[in-house]
This record gives sequence, structure tokens and C-alpha cells, in this order.
Amino acid sequence: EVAVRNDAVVRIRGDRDDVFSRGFICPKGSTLKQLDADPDRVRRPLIKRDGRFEPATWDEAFAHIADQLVPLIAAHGPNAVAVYLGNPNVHTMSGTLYNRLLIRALRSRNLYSASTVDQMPKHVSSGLMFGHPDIIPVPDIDRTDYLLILGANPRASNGSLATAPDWPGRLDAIQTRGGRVVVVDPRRTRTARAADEHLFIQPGTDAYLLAALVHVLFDEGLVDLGPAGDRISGVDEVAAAAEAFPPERVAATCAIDAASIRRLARELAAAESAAVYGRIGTHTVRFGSLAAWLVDVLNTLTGNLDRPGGAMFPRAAHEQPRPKRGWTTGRWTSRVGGHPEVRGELPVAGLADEITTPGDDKVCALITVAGNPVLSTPHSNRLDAALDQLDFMVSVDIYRNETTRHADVILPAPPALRRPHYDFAFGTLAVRNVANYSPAVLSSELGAEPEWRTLLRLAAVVSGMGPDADLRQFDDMVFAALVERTIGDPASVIHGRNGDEIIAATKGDCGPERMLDFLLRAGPYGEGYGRDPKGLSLELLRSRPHGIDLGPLQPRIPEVLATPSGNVELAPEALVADLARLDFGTAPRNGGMVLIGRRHLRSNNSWMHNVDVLVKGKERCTLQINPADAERLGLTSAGTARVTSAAGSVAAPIEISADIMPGVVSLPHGWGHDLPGIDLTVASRRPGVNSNILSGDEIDPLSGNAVLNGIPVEVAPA
Ligand SMILES: Nc1nc2c(c(=O)[nH]1)N[C@H]1C(S)=C(S)[C@@H](COP(=O)(O)OP(=O)(O)OC[C@H]3O[C@@H](n4cnc5c(=O)[nH]c(N)nc54)[C@H](O)[C@@H]3O)O[C@H]1N2
Ligand SMILES: Nc1nc2c(c(=O)[nH]1)N[C@H]1C(S)=C(S)[C@@H](COP(=O)(O)OP(=O)(O)OC[C@H]3O[C@@H](n4cnc5c(=O)[nH]c(N)nc54)[C@H](O)[C@@H]3O)O[C@H]1N2
Ligand SMILES: [Mo]
Repeated sequence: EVAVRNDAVVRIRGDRDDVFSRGFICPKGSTLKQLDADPDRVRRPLIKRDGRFEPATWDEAFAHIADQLVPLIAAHGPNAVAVYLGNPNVHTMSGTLYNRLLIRALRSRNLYSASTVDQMPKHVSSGLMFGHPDIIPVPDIDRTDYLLILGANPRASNGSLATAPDWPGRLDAIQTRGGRVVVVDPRRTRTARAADEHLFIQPGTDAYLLAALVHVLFDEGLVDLGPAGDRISGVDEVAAAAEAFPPERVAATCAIDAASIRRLARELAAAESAAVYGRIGTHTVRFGSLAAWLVDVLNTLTGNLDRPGGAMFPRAAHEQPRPKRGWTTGRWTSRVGGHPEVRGELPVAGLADEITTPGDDKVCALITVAGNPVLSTPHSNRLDAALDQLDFMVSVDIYRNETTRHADVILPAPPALRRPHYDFAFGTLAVRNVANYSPAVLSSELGAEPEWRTLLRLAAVVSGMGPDADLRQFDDMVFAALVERTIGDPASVIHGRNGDEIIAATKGDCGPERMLDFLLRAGPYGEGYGRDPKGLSLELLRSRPHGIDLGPLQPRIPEVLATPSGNVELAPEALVADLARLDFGTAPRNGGMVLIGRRHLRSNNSWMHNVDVLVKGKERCTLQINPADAERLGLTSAGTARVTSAAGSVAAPIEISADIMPGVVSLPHGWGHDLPGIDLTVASRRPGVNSNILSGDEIDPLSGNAVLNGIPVEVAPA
């Protein structure tokens, strides 16, 4: 709820009448006013001339981009231009709907995003099990009796790939109604402390633990597929594959005793309903795809897939039918590393090599949209240096930061309070079906362009339409194509309808809003262009500012599945084969240390550190280390530690804490605001160090996801 007077924000608080949040708000939400007012925020296009950024008009900026980029594409082909899409794109209408146009217009195979430092393993397991990488089950936390959390700290992150305002309150509610919360994490996090049980685990070994849990279910006759049982293929293959992983065999690897593993499996099987939920700590590791898969194998074998209180499939208001043709990866591979394409993307861990390795298709230009890969992606020092070798770089961003300082042109975007919003991503991942729309609350700043027009104009430039293309006409064309595709789809509720009539009836006064109105009306609760006058439309959402509750998640198997068989594929070949990587041959790390990350409630990856109210207080970018390790290594709490990995070395203040497992150290990511050429006054006063200087080249092979947790390091007094 944003109170506004004379086009200025008076107060921001949670909306107590909101059907989903009931007034819960994150500290980062309540400081959007400060973000908006930040004098460092980029408000005009910037062009770099002789190494210095100068303000420019939009026409000048786009003329410069066309001048530089079009000849590069003509000379070297589209693959010479790479695109990196950062996390905030997922949460803007512009990013969700218009980046894909830019990508289609460019036709480059060098597409990268924050997905390969985050959740790509989940897309792989979902794509192979359910037929589409975006069919992702979420833990039904409001109804579950038992929640097993691995590698997530929702009391700090507020949950991820499982959208729920007030995760903390919802976790409390599980316990209040007599349920049980168990957390597996190398750190005793806030989530772990409040849980009924917390188990430390050796970083990177969740796949072993999960395989052992599967083993016990078969070994002790606890498998019960539940209501979705007749739509599940591959159970016998999973049973055979799990034979190699008795708890007694994985215990030393995971640092969890066999009896506890057996007990966990029995508890999961016995619970009235249960959900297994794994996030960053299970995905950004060596065996990320295996862990992502085994989480849903466990949900399935305990009868909890698609069952209330288990792991369920949301049905977003904008959802459109998916083709039932299954999913593959590797339609092409990266030039240097030979990594398979996944969801059209290549691993961002390989981007620096693509820029620095000579040859045909070498990347010589880069477009970043809402991303800060210099801090957020592995082997940062190398990427930072590689960006200097580019012939041309454009960044669409709200700050001049560690990444965008390398750009030749920075194109600004309106911040959250100055744009309308409907969260496409969160709708598909929410623990309850909800639709919510908010209009821009403040008017546009002088000379501002909505981000969708900037992305559309970039698309026009790279497709050869020139810097002055008629954007209205381009947008109309794009929208007409979407309508044509939809009415041509026999599975659509508006199949066979007249396209011109649909277009004429669609409302919304800007590009993304028009598409939103269309998607809502053609969606599962939609008004269907006259079919159901009470159904959803943008108009209806506008009239209901507190959102529209569409009810608890409903069972969706088999209708939700997009596999050619029409079944859940519990044993996809690629994943079963990947189990072979789980070896037991590696010697225990004799006293060696491994690095993990962590998140803080008042931070958001790398980019909210310029808001004073969020960063003030105690230093947060510290190296957490167990007292026993600190003593052995001669580290003291007033001191600084040097942390060195195969990729690099940083020095960070020491924080001794019994909450971290022996043999493990933790450093948060997103810091390191001490590079020249950035314009972040507040952040540079408390720069912290960049933990991704320590992460290296290793990726999870099936997903291309970077390994950011479980990195071997040496730790010594600095
Ligand atoms: N070691 C380690 N590294 C990690 C992680 C980890 O756990 N450990 N987590 C990873 C994860 S999960 C993620 S998602 C990535 C994030 O990786 P990135 O997305 O690359 O990084 P962010 O810090 O989110 O940067 C967001 C950028 O978007 C800009 N921005 C903000 N709002 C807008 C907007 O409305 N429009 C535009 N155009 N720009 C905007 C910001 O100024 C900033 O430059 O980091 C990953 N890196
Ligand atoms: N306040 C805040 N909220 C955020 C963000 C933020 O930066 N700040 N970022 C947002 C984004 S982009 C994302 S993707 C989500 C992420 O949301 P979460 O997945 O909840 O992310 P984290 O809080 O990093 O929690 C990861 C946990 O994994 C543990 N861990 C590390 N290695 C291992 C391992 O090998 N095994 C196991 N079992 N655990 C391990 C860490 O100790 C940590 O507690 O958060 C989102 N929300
Ligand atoms: Mo993320």
C-alpha cells in the first residue's frame, strides 16, 4: 500500500487487504521510495566517449548503438553478439515479455542469464520429468504436515521457486498445527534454528543424501505412489538405480549418520502429507540436476506429488496450453566449452571464454539487461577483464555498477514505483493461485522511456529496422502474431476465433498491458472474449487492487503434463546416467575447508546496496567460520582472513560462529563495490568483497549451472 501525495510517496506498508500477503512486506519493498529517490540511479541514457560517460538523448544513444552494433553483426554474424539477462527481468512485465523479442530478433546462440547461477537444474529435472522446464511443482506449505527443506533459508530469502508472502509466518503455522519442519543445511540459519530439527550436511552432497532416502523407501517397502500412481513411469528403474545408495554408504560423504537418514525417510513416508523442497544449496552445486530430480522423486514415491500438502502444480492466471511434445537439451553447444544449450541458454560460467578465445563466432559485443554478472557470476575477475576486450557493449540498467561501467551505452529503465506490474514468474510458482495487478504509482520522470520500448527498440536495431523504426507498428505486429498463434492452437480456449475481433477487443494502453489483458482473457480463469463474462481480464484486475484469490492449488495430473507419454517420467535416462558421477572414491578432505554462500534479509543479490537504510548497521560481508576451525587456523574475531581457491583470493573480516559446520566457511555474494568507474556512493562506502572471485569454472554438466557452493578453499590469517 503506497500512500502518495502530489506525486510523491508518503508511506509504504504492507496491504492488509491483499488476498495473498495479508499485509506482510519485505524490508526491500518498504524502501522502494529510497530506491526511487537515489541520486545515483541512472535517469538519462549515457554514452561513453573517451572513457567517460556523458548524458545523451534517446535518439543519440540508439543512433550510436545502430552505428556500432549493426556493422559488427554484418561482419561477424549474430553469434558474435551475446546477451546476458539478469534476475530482475523475471519480475518486470517488460523483461518477461520483451526480452524474448530482442533474442528472436538477434538470433544469437550466445544467450546467457542468471538462470545458470541459480535454478537451471530445476528446469532440467522438470523438463525431463514433466515435459516442460517451467512445469515446476511447489511445496504446498499452507497444508503440509511435514516440510523437508534442503539448501534454502526462506526466513532470509522469503522463499524461491515457491512464492509465498510471509514464508516465516507460514512456516510457523506448520508447527502450530502440529506439523514438522526439518532443515538440512551446512549452516544453522534462521530457518534451521526455528525448525523442529536441523541437520548439518557436507556442502555439495545433497544428491547422495536424497538418493539414500529413495533407497530406504524401496528397501523398507515404504513406496506409495498415491493418487497420481497410474500416471508414473520408471519406478522400477529408480528402484534399481537407488540400490547403490544405502544410507550406511553415503553417511560419511554427507556427514549425516545412517540412522538419521533412515528415520527421515520413514518420517516422510509416514506423514499424512509431506513436501520436500530444495533450493540454492541443492542447485548451485556439482550435482545440482541430480538433487533437483531426486527431490521430486521423493515427493512422488511418498505419494505427495500433486496431492494437497505435498508438491503441487500452480495454475497461473496467464497460463497458456503447452505442447505435449516433451523436452530436450543440447540442440547446439557452446563454441569453446562444448556445453549443451539448455532452454536456449549457454552456461554463464563459460561467457568469459567465449569473449577471449579467438576464432569464428567469438563474442565481440554484449547486451546486458538488468544483470550484474561481474559480481554475480563465477570467476568474476576473469569476466571483469574479458569485458574490456569487447568491441561494443550496451547495458539496460538503473545503475552504473561493476558490470555496466564496461558498457559503451547505458540505457536506463523506470524503477518499480513508476511502472505497472503483474508478476508473470511468481504467478507460475505461487503456493496459492492468485492474480494481482498494480498500476504505476508515480508518474514518469522527465525524458524516461518505459523499459519495454527500450527493449523493442533494441530488437528493431538488431533486426536491421534501424534506430528510428515505428515502435507502435512493430508492437502491433508482435501482438498480432501472438494472437494468431493462440487462435491457431487447438488447445486454446479461443481456438478458431477471429483475430481482428480479438485484437480490437483487447485493452491496455501499453505494450505489456495489452499482452497481459490478452493472456488473462485467454487464460484458465479468463473471460475468454465473451465466453464467461465473470472471468478474468485486465479490467477486472484493475478494479480489484487487493488482488483476486483463485483458491488453493488443485491436483493437475495428467492435464498439466507435457511429456509425449502423458506420464510423469520418474527415471529420465540422462538423470539416471548422471548418478554414475556420485562416486565414493574421493578421499575425505583432510582438514580442508569448503566455501558456501548466504543471503541476508536486507540485501538483494548485488543491487540494493546503494540504499542507505538497507545497508547500515553491522558489517555483513564477513567470513563465517566455526570456532574449532578458527582456533586451528589461528583466526581471531577482530581479524581478517585470506580465503584462496583455485580461481582467486579475497580477504574478509572474520566472524566466528558455532552456527556454521566445522570444515565450512560462508561468505555472502553480491559485494565488492570497490571497483573504479562505478557510481554507487553508498555502496562504495561499505564495499565488502566479491565472493565470486573464488568460484571457478566448474558446472553441473546437465544444466550448465555454476558451482557456487562447496568450493575448496584455503583459509589463513590475512
Ligand atoms: N556466489 C554466489 N553467487 C550468486 C548466488 C549465490 O547464491 N552465490 N546467487 C545467484 C542468483 S540466485 C542470482 S538470481 C544471480 C543474480 O545475478 P544478476 O541478475 O546478474 O545480478 P543482480 O545483482 O540481481 O543484478 C541485477 C541488476 O539489475 C539492475 N536492475 C534492477 N532493477 C532493474 C530494472 O527494473 N530494470 C533494469 N533494466 N535493471 C534493473 C540492477 O541495477 C543490477 O545491475 O546471482 C547469482 N550469484
Ligand atoms: N533477502 C534476500 N532475499 C532474496 C535474495 C537476496 O539476495 N536477499 N535473492 C533472491 C533470489 S534471486 C533467490 S534465487 C532466492 C534464493 O533463496 P534461498 O534458496 O532460500 O537462498 P539462500 O538464502 O542463499 O539459502 C541457501 C542455503 O543453502 C545453504 N547451503 C549451501 N550449500 C549447501 C549444500 O551443499 N547443501 C545444502 N543442503 N545447503 C547448502 C546455505 O547455507 C543457505 O542457508 O532468494 C531470493 N530472495
Ligand atoms: Mo536467484
